[in-house]
Amino acid sequence: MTKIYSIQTSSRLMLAALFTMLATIVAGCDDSLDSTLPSANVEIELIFPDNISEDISGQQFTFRNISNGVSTSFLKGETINLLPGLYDVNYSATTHLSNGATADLKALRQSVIFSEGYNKIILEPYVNITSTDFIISEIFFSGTLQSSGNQYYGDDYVKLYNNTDHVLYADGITLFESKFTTTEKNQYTPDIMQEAMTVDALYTIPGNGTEHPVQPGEYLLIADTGIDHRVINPNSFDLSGADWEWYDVSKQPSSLDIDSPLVDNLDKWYCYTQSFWMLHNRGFKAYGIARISVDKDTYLANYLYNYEYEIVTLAGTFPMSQNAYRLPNEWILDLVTCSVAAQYQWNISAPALDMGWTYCGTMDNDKTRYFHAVRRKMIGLTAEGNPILQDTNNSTEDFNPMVPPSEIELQGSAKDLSGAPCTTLTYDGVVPMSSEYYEKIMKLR
Ligand SMILES: [Ca+2]
Ligand SMILES: [Ca+2]
Repeated sequence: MTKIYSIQTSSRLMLAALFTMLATIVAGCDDSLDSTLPSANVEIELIFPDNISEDISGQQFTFRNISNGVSTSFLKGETINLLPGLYDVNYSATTHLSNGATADLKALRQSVIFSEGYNKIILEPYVNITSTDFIISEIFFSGTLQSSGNQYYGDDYVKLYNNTDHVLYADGITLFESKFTTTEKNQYTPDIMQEAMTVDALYTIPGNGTEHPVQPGEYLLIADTGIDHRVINPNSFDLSGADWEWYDVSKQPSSLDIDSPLVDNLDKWYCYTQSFWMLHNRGFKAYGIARISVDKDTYLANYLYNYEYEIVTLAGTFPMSQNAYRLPNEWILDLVTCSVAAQYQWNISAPALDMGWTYCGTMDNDKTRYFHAVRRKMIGLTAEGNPILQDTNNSTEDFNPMVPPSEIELQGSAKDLSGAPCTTLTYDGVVPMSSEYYEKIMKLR
């Protein structure tokens, strides 16, 4: 056995084959390593971020042997002995943030080789708010360009993700848009921001509560228009496989929406526009998801917000009086604020919902924003190989700004005006995707 092992170390592929053999031999034995087999002893040093309390509980390390897929877990303090080999290492724990919120600590090292004898690795845990419901993983608001250079409309989308360890039901999730923009600050009176968002679009996933189960690690694709856009714009991509689309019955004959027969429609509760809704394609608004605790009629009857503000111009000061719907903060599951650096003035929610903002482009009408999305950062993989996405309610920290959209990557469609195909494949616009995971998600589509 030892002899074979020493021959194989020159080739990782051969090594993988050997560990499969070893695993076969070990299978059927109890959990403790056979003392006649080579053993890797692992010491782990943890380097924690600054903003967490000393109170860290439930610290656990999981080692997934890449060759045979077997995962082994150890609590902090336990002696870690493994079969030598190639491993993904996950760390998880629970702590409290300085504001008292409970947060998960996660860390990951991928493809670490542990050799026979002593090994030491360093892990740097990240803080993640404990997810109990869906989060937004991506917003593609900018759209694509036609070969003429003109903006193409209709291929904008939002992706939701089950970042938890349990099945979630998408029934009743409302996608909403802020009414206010991050680029125009006014003194809206009364100021309700600490208790509610002011919104101008609300579209809800239909269902009785258990019709649309979503497994841990699965995405939901919510499209503006669920058609194959390549038919109209070869620089675009196919959204006919979307889970849902938002469809509007337009009151303007010159601006009609398309109701794709292939994609179910969200239940429209309200939208400000008389034609059709699309995401703010210059990226000045915030988008969120909520579970509204009352029915549609009750909501529309009781949640209007009347407010006043003043517009100050060179020609004078003009008092304004308007109304919009308000969405209580306690119903909001996730919020992603967008802006551009040259125009940014303020955040349009309570800081508890989002302390930062993300972007595509840096100024108003920035042409470089097309073909780009904002995508939530991946901070590790679960034992099942699914991405763990970062959520600290700070979009500056939690999102990769201005990166290739996941649909453009997965479909290899145009990455820019020239029509050149996108050749990157990432979990989050930055971290390269493993071929194993690519095959897994393509099977689900
Ligand atoms: Ca639409
Ligand atoms: Ca439809």
